[in-house]
Amino acid sequence: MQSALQSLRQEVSAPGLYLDDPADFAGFATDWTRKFSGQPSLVARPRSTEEVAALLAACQRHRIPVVPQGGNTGMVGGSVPRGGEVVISLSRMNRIEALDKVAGTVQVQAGVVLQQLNDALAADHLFFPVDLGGRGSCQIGGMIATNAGGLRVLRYGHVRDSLRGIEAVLADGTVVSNLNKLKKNNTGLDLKHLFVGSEGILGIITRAVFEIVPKPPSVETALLALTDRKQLPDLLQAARAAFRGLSSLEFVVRPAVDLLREVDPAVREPFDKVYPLYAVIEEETGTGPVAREEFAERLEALTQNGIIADAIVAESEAQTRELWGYRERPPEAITKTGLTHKFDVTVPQGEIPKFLDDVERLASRFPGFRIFLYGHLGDGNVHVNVVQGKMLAREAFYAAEKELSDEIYGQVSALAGSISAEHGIGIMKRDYLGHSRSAAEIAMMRRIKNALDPLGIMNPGVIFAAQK
Ligand code: FAD
Ligand code: 2HG
Ligand code: ZN
Repeated sequence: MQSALQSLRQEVSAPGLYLDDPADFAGFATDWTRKFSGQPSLVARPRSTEEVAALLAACQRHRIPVVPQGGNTGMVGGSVPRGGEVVISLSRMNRIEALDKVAGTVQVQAGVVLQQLNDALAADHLFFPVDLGGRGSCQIGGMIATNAGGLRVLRYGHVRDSLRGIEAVLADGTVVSNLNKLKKNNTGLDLKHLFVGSEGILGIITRAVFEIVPKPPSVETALLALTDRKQLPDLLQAARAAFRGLSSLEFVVRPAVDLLREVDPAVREPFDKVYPLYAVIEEETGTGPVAREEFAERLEALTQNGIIADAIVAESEAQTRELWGYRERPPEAITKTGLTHKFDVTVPQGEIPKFLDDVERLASRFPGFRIFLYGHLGDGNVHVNVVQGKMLAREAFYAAEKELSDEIYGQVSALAGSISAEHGIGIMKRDYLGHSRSAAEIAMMRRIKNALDPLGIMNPGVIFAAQK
């Protein structure tokens, strides 16, 4: 391997392309969850598509396995090495290249960070509507490779739904470029969709064109208190009917709020009473006090119908951020608390209350673990976090993974749900792919992988086990 790496460095070189000191590898070796880590044999940080192409062609020639890495915020172990692979980080390919205000599109390099994109678009009162808590670090390429969802899927869909064009480099260095801006373009197989959700196993995404939208004139936000989780399906149905500009509907079960307050004592008790469950609702509205009053009236109707017990309407930007914090900040608080078994699943929305009961009952069988539940109510997407308590040893934490996974994915399958709503398969869920995809589908995925990456150098072991 050392001689192959030497050949790679001789054949492909540019100033600053490689990190030379393994002491600088730390940020590329461990992912955001801290659960997955592995030492890279080398870290390369190309600046252009041509450099990516040269790197991959040389890696294929010398049979060097590669892990593409974006912001390293992925949650299923696909963004860090497992066995000394070369990490190709897109972080230096971070240019916003072209804004077409008439077409309503933006072309970016894959290493552009989500927040960077939206900050730039804000000057023109435009925005890219896929939004998620990792916005300060996650990159466009990583978001495409995981088909990220997030907080506004119920109005704007996943990354896939905004994607117009793509450029990617295949394992042999071939650049496949279709930076299409057109809304209508039915000209044979739509190859960009192959890369959406491909998690780095087919090639490296280097550029993309997205549809962008005008920023709504105003957005109203409220935190809702519920007394019974059985009300969640009613809340969803009523919110869809009454809030015509509904752009987010999220839930969080009380222990996650307790954890926030434990980790950060500055977090306030939101209501004058403790409730077992909260929701965040966001609606795009017209501007002015009347719009806010009407929003509050719609919330009042939910109270009258007995669906919610109380509500706080945000009256400033700072309060909006504070209310969103009850839903957005638990993932970070959890990472600070301990190692976590994360389950990102979809169940039919009507089944959410029973599913929450069932996973809590399951977790209670595992002493020393804590369970935190929150998610995207509008999409039936539940995030189950089973977290290592202070007294639980690392080995005992990892030992529980199989039983928890078997049980939870078994429950999800029984409900005809999905074992991965939005984070992908990575290495974490590959043994369970068959719970959500048929044998014929998995075989077809493998055929596509073999056709585009015959030597298996691209992110080996991700989505399915590497073939010997
Ligand atoms: P990475 O983590 O670096 O990589 C993810 C995968 O994509 C890996 O398999 C990697 O090999 C591959 N990859 C990365 N870049 C490329 C490329 N250019 N070409 C080919 N393959 C590539 N996700 C949601 O869907 N919804 C959420 O609400 C959400 N909230 C989050 C909140 C927080 C606080 C955090 C930390 C993460 C959250 N995520 C969420 C996880 C989500 O998967 C990522 O944030 C994002 O989609 C991954 O982007 P990244 O650039 O960090 O990719
Ligand atoms: C979210 O929706 C993210 O907050 C993270 O997808 C999910 O922490 C998690 O399990
Ligand atoms: Zn999520």
